[in-house]
Order: sequence, then structure tokens, then C-alpha cells
Amino acid sequence: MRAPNPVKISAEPYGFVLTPPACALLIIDMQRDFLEPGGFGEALGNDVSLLRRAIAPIEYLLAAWRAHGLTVMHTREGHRPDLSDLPLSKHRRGQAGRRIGDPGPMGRLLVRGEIGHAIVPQLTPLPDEVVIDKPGKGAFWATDLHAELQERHITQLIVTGVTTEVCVHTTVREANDRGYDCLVPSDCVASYFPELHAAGLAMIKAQGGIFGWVSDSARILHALDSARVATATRET
Ligand code: TIU
Repeated sequence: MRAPNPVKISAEPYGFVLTPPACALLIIDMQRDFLEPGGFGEALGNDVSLLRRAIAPIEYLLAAWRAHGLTVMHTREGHRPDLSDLPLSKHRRGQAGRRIGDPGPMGRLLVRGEIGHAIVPQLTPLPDEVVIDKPGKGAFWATDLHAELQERHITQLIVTGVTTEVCVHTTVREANDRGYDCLVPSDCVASYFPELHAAGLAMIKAQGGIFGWVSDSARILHALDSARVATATRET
């Protein structure tokens, strides 16, 4: 059932007024390359198990968003097989033999179409959900994301995914500058570095919400339920 009415979500630095039809759930880069052993994240020297804690909370939020008929969009970081969209500066980083485009157990690292590039099975996009392929850390740079959001009259984003201080943060900053109100549920984002995760969230909500708001999935689901109950009560 669609929940059309604005509803207040408990958040920091202050309550976020959610307008469900104008709010997209944006799921950033929940790809095997970042979340599973043998992918790009591990090639960078990271312990990927730390990221997996975000899967279940996002799954719950995604189920609720779909049940209410609200907008869901996914992103994937990756490059064309010929690496023509990979800047030399990005390619050079990392150890030789474990760079973008090099072979790994899930195919070529961070290359579109490879097994590792796919979104984890728990969060597989539905056919009608937009999937944005992005060559950078931010989801707006060199993509159609802004146009897709504008077409749907979206003004608010619930930003989830990985990693907190890299692609989530860059995207929240890009979105903020483009006029979107961003709410980040702390349990639906994750980092290879707990201290950077905490700092990333602190930066978003500092200075009166300089980049946006921080809440959690339980508080968002509770608010969404209240909106639905309020709508159902009025309809009877
Ligand atoms: N999606 C995303 O955050 N890409 C990264 O490369 N993140 C790291 O933390 N390395």
C-alpha cells in the first residue's frame, strides 16, 4: 500500500520529515566486488566481512519500500571492459596484479558484466528498478542519476550501501549540492574502517546537518508504518 503522507522520522540533528512519494531509497554499490572475498575490496587490502552487516538492514528497508510502491534505485561502481572510462590515476592505485581490470576469482576486478560486479543476491534489483552504473565514487558524476530522480519528482534520498566514507559520502555530498535532502540510516551503511564509518556519519549531521540527517532502519520503518496506519484509518 502506498503511504503518501509526510511523516516525521526521529533523526539527528533533528527530525526528518519524510514525504514518501518524493523519497527514493538509493542503494550504493552493494556489489560482490566489495562484499565478498576475492573482489576489488579485498584486493585493496580490506576485511570484507565488516561490510556484510549492512545487508540485512537494507534488505528490510528495501522490502518496505517495495511494499509501499516507493522508488528504489541501485548503483554499481565499475568500468567498461576496455577500461576506457578508467582514469589512469585510479588505475595506478593498488598493488600490481590486483588492480582494476586484473583477473580474480570473480572475474576481472571492478569490470562491468563480471561476476564480482553484480549486486549481492539478497538485494538483486527488480526489473523496474533503475540501476546506475558509475565509473567514480559519487553516483552523480558521469551518470543519469540526477535526470532519473528529476523525472520522478524525487527531492529526498535515503542513502544506504557501501562504503560509508567513500561512495556513500561522496554521493551524499553530490546530492546535497544538487538540492536533495539526504537521510542516512547508520545500520544500512558500512565501512572497512569502523572509525571512518563513525566519522563519516558524524560529518553528515554536524553543523546542524551540513550534508543531511542520520537515523537508523528501525526508526524509518516505524515512521513508514505510522504513515500507512494513518492512511488506512482515514480510509475506513
Ligand atoms: N563503493 C565504494 O565505496 N567504493 C570504494 O572503493 N570504497 C572503498 O572503501 N574502497
